[in-house]
Amino acid sequence: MGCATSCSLSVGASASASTVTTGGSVTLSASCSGSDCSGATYTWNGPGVSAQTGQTKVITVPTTAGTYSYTVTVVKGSCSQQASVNITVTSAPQTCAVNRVRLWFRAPGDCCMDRLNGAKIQGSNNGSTWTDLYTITQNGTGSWQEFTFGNTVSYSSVRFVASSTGWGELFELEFYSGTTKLTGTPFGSAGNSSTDNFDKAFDGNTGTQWHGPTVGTVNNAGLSNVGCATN
Ligand SMILES: [Ca+2]
Repeated sequence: MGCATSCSLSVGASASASTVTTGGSVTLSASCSGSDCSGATYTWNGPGVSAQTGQTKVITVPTTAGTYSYTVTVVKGSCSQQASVNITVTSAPQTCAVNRVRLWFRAPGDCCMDRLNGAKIQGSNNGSTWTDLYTITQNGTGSWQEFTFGNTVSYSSVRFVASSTGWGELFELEFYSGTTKLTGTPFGSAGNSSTDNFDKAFDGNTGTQWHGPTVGTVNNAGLSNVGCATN
C-alpha cells in the first residue's frame, strides 16, 4: 500500500504451513517482484511477532487455537508495500502416553503373589493388535504397587494382561502418563461372576477384586478411548 507511482514493488506473503498446532513453529516467507525489491527491508508483525526483520522468518505460533494474520511490510526508500498471510492454529493433541501403572494385586497375606510376575502392560490403536509396553517382573504385595516405564506413544487403548499363571486378581488398576491419571472406558475379560468382573479393578474400591474364571493371559483389563484428565 502507499506505493508511489514510481515504485516497482509487488509483495506477497506465504507460510510453510497453513495449519499448525498450538505452540508450533512455522516459516513465514515474503516474495517480492519489481526493480525496487533489490535492497528492500522486510518487517513482520503479527501475534507474538513484533517488527521482526527478514525476508523469511521462523515464528512460534500462539498457544491458543484460532486464525492469526501475519503481515510483512517491504520498504525500499519511499516505496512501501504490505502483504499478509493467515495461519490456522489448532489445539495440539493431548499426549496420553502411558508410562506408569499403579495396581493392587490380591490381598495382604494372600497366597500366589508370584502370579503377578510376567504380567504385561500393552497399548493398541485398534483394539485388536497390541504392543507390549512393559512386563512386570515383581511379585504382588497385596497393596499398591507402581511400575514406571519409558513408553512415549499415545495409544487409544491400554491394558493389563495377566501372566501365564495369573487370573487377573487385581483389586484396582490405574494408568498414568506421568502424574496425570488416564481416563477412558473400562473393558476386560469376564470374572467368575458379576461380583468379580473386570469392572471391579476400576471401581476405586480396594476391597473389590477382578478375578477371572480361568488361568492365563486370557485375563485382561484396561481402558479404551484413552484421554488425559484435565489438570
Ligand atoms: Ca476394586
